[in-house]
Amino acid sequence: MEGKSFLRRLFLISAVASVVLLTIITLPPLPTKPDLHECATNSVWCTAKNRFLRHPADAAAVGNDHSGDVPHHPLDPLTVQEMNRAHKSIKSFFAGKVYGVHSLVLEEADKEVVLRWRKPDPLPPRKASVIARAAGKNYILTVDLESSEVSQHDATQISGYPMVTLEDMQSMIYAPLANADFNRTILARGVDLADVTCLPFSPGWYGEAEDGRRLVKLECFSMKDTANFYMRPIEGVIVVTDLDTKQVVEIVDKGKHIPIPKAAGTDYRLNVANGPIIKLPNPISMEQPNGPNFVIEDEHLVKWANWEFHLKPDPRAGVVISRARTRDLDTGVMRDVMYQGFASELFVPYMDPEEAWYFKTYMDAGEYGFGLQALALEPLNDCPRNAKYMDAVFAASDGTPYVRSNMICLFERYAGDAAWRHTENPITGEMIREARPKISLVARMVASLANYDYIVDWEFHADGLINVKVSLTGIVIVKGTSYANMNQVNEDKAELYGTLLSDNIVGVVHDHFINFYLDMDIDGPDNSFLNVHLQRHYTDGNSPRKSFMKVNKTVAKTEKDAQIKLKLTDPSEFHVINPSKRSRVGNPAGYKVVAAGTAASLLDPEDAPQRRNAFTNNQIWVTPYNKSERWAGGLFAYQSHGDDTLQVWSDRDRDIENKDIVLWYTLGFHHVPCQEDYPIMPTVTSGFDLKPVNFFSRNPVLRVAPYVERELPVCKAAASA
Ligand SMILES: *[C@@H]1O[C@H](CO)[C@@H](O)[C@H](O)[C@H]1NC(C)=O
Ligand SMILES: *[C@@H]1O[C@H](CO)[C@@H](O)[C@H](O)[C@H]1NC(C)=O
Ligand SMILES: *[C@@H]1O[C@H](CO)[C@@H](O)[C@H](O)[C@H]1NC(C)=O
Ligand SMILES: [Cu+2]
Repeated sequence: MEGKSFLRRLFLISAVASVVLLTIITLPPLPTKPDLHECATNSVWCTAKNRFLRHPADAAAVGNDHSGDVPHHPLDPLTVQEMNRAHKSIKSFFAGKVYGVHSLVLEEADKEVVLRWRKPDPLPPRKASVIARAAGKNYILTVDLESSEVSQHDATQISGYPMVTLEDMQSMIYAPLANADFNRTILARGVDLADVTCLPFSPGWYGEAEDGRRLVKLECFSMKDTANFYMRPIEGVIVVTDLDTKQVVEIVDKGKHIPIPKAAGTDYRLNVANGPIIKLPNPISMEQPNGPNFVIEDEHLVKWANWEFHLKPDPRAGVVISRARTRDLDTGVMRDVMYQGFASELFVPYMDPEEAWYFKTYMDAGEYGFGLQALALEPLNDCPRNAKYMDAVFAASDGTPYVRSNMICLFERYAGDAAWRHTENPITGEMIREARPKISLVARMVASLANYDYIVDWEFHADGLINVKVSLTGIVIVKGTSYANMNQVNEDKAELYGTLLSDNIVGVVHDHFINFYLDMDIDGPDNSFLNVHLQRHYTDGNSPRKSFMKVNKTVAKTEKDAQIKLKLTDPSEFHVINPSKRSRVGNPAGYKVVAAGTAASLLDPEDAPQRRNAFTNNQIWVTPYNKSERWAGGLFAYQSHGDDTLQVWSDRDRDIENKDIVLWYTLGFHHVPCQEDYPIMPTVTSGFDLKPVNFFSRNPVLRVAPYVERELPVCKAAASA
């Protein structure tokens, strides 16, 4: 294949999220996929990642086309056959009109119905929930998969647009090139048009002048001599484009004096990056010679140790954990812990008010789809050798299904840590040494939102703890600058808005917030939210001590009592309890949310991006369960005004005492980039725990057996074999 068309091909593929570049460009085999070429009979669509994955030529890579899957559980995602059926109904509903499907997922049965269901009861009626656009309008539809009946719901009450589709984004790539001004702008920067790639970024929302059309802001980069084109921004050029008409609305051209940063040292690929490869002389791997200790029943029901939960991929949330239950130590009965948990929204505001940067305030779940952007995991390096993988079936923008293979992995982890231990000092007589291994089960996915990668782990521990972890890695989006060294910068005057990472590259300061929806059901739906406030108390003078710390428990009556800002100097524990489920000694059964290093938003509450992401105004919220309140930044996040957020719902101040309640927790990261984040960022991790409090009658892993040498495999080092 000659160079020109290869470049065009690169160009084409980069249209989809950059994600695709990371995976496809690094694979040399583009030329060895002739079918792709054939398929690309000028249909942009054919080369979309979606189609690429489901293309018959890739059957081996897909492994399972899932065409024969049937649902087994009320919460099982739509199968290929169900999506095809829904697709037919959607098509006839729009009766020849041009439409785009932005979401096609299971419409979950009512919670009471799901809770009542027991295998092998027949499944409740299967329905599809559809979000579509046609003739400039948002549609919310329900398709009854048995009768094929389509019902339409009011979609006019809230602002914004649904998630963009991959096809939306892909179609954008050609838009700027149809504009002679764009060509002139790029050429004026000394960049060859064959080397330019533009990625579509959501525009945020900054006032009613932006209403009435779906906009996207394209930012352009030079791909010359690197796969890490993010490090070569054509700074200051923003191409504002209409997503529906593909028309260029405006070209911003602000950075004429800023050079394109150099390519040298930016590549991260093993075969391209400079320097020696560092290899441990002795590789490390966890082995399970007798196989895993978990089972996945009926595709989605996971059973491990004392845990059982339903696990499924979701185009918007990534993964959804449902009906998490754990076995009671004393009775052996399964007890409810959480009805459903998932990442509800992400907010990533960049802290640079200049024209080419101010709008960068991304809502990665509601604008792009956290699950849609979660690509196949890389065995051995994304997940250990003992992992099992789960595929997703998602809908393309025409409503047809495709398979996203290996989207989720599940594995047991033993990291050499102790579940508990004690050594008794021999001065008391007998020598006692007791230690138990800490093992856990991890469900993982990785979403690659353009430059950034988010690794999300749901880790279940044998002692009843659930740890949710979010790790950030990937590429820090950078700003081009005329500075090549800090000695050129007058720090009092020059506004860098970040850190000079390399010559002509600034890593702009930003935040990452991830909001988790946690529908806790501790021993059933009716729960209360308990603030276990820790306060300083003073003694009455009858003790040598002057002060001590004391807990003061308050049950939240209404939603406003549970709008919580975390403070190190005014601490509390936050428990979700079942007030009518008391332990033998009288404590209510509960789980607490344990915040780890977290960050709060420093934006003004009236700043447009903050209003749209008002779920970051507090770190913890509690709302009464409401089937239609799932997405903390609103159902239609794209260009939303902030009229459908968790803040708006919570301000209704509804009763939450002894009710079916949902806990919302926002994990935050402030990110002041540093040189080590260049050219690709080492993983940074934070998370939170859901920890049993007075849920079990004693240490739940008390009777766990220790490891003994003879039960463990002995692997001889190759050298000594
Ligand atoms: C812009 O440049 C591209 C690539 O050379 C070319 O295909 C396109 O026709 C040009 N657009 C205009 C309007 O001249
Ligand atoms: C406990 O907290 C409640 C609510 O904040 C407050 O009204 C009460 O005075 C506190 N009790 C003590 C002993 O401090
Ligand atoms: C449920 O949520 C929707 C959307 O916020 C709202 O319109 C409705 O009033 C809520 N229902 C109740 C009972 O709060
Ligand atoms: Cu960051």
